[in-house]
Amino acid sequence: MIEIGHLRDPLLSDISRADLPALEAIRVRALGKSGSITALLKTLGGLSPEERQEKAPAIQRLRADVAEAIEARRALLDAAALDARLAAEKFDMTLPVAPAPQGSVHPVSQVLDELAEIFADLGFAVATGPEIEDDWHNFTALNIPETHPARAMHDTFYFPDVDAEGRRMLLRTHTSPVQIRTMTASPPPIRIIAPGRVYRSDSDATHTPMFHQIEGLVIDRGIHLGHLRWTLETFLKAFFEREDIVLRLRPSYFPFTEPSVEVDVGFSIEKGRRVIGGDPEGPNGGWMEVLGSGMVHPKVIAACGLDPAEWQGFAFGTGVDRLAMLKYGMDDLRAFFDGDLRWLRHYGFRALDVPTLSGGVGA
Ligand code: 2NL
Repeated sequence: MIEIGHLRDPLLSDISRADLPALEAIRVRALGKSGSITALLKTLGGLSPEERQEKAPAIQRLRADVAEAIEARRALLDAAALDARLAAEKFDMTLPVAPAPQGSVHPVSQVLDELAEIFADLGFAVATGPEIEDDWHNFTALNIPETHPARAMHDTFYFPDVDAEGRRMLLRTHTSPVQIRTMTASPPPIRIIAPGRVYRSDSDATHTPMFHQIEGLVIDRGIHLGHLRWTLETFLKAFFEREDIVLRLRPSYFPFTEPSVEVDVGFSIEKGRRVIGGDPEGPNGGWMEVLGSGMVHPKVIAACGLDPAEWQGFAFGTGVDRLAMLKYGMDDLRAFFDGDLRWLRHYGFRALDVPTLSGGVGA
């Protein structure tokens, strides 16, 4: 009994001050195979039944009390350790997922997505077609006959041989053949944009042999220049994300439109930089040509098997790469197709920055 009294208080006192490793040492020292309380329990075997009856409960209680004190202390230390860890650790759920995203969306892809989004909102479908074309779809149907200077103007890449049908194939010089194919394949009304790669034998700081064009076509009854003007103004305001965009329409010439209209947009200087929008008549402001357009030539409508007395339309075209340069501030077109990773990291877009009208097309 004396031994029990000697064991209990120091053990409980040690337990109350122990850290986790010390607690485990105390447990082994008291309750382990050769522990002091285990040894005390073993002495019961050598006692008479009466003595055992008298002493056993006190030893059992000591064992239970010490085990309980150890568990209580352990739970307290575990909880304190968790609290300390929670206080020290910071976890920012707004960080991007690991590993860090690799690669970026090319500005041309981003602008093509923006254009599709803007024109989809105006009711235009996206039409695509072959990059290898025949003479008829690329030139003849567009009122550009064999001898027309526009064919030379276009610096066409021709394939060297004629195909089985005797056709001389070429790389399309514009996406107009896509619109010709749409007009011959499906009845009006037609509202499409035709974005894609086009090819011209031309190469300097502002021209690459392959570049991206977008054309638009509307065919319906009673279409006039007012529809053209409103559509282009609405498009340019959405694309450059400003309301103060001013348009200037100038008479021009394309074989496939009559009348033909060149569209200039006003620019101004803001924070030392030239920007689209603002007052073109202000200091260092001016006009920049951004689109070619016009009413679809009756001969083009007729070439597609439609009656020009019933169906009219407007069309427009512009360079996607140039639109990207104007909006995002690049100055050398050639860098677009170099695949330079530093350029792509600088001008590229994050994959999740999908253009939407509600979120801002170029945000
Ligand atoms: C430019 C502007 C333009 C068209 C493209 C077109 C297409 C059909 C019928 C009539 Cl199917 N027109 N496209 C019209 C006007 C301008 O492109 O600056 N091109 C070099």
